[in-house]
Amino acid sequence: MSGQQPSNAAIDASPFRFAVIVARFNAQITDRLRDGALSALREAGAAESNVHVITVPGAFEIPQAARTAVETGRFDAAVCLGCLIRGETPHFEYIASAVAHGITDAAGETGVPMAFGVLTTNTIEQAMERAGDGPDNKGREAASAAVEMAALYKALSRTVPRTFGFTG
Ligand code: DLZ
Repeated sequence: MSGQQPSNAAIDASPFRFAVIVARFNAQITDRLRDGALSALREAGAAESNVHVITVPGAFEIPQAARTAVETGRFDAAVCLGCLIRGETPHFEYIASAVAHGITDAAGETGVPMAFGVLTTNTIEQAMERAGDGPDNKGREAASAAVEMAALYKALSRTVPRTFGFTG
């Protein structure tokens, strides 16, 4: 079933540069998330030369790489892709929490939007369901969110702030 994602089909990704951070752990899933993300970016008009795929060992390393990548000033948004499977990960809760907080903190502190495409599932089958070829691929969804946020940040940066209060 298609998710509740509102369409952002009209947003043009061609002005933006994207870092796609992909964890190699559970690569049979994360390769599919990456492919979904790259398809979404291409369909939104992102130039291939503006999309950089950066691989990291596991989900735990995603926030570190995303932060370091955007701190170069070379990216307008990051797409963070990984897969944590509870049954195979003794410290699942710890890693999942660290990744979510790490990405949130990195986005807030760098001022560059980072989309969350890190699966946290109970089984590999559930992960597969979220990494299929269709529109529900979570890598695709994360990439669409990154496009939208890059456009939003650009629009916000152009907005003339309202002045409140009186000036002398
Ligand atoms: C160690 C580990 C485990 C047990 N499970 C996963 C997982 O399900 N998904 C994932 O992306 N990474 C896992 N890792 C690796 C950690 O994310 C990290 O790469 C290592 O602990 C090294 O810092």
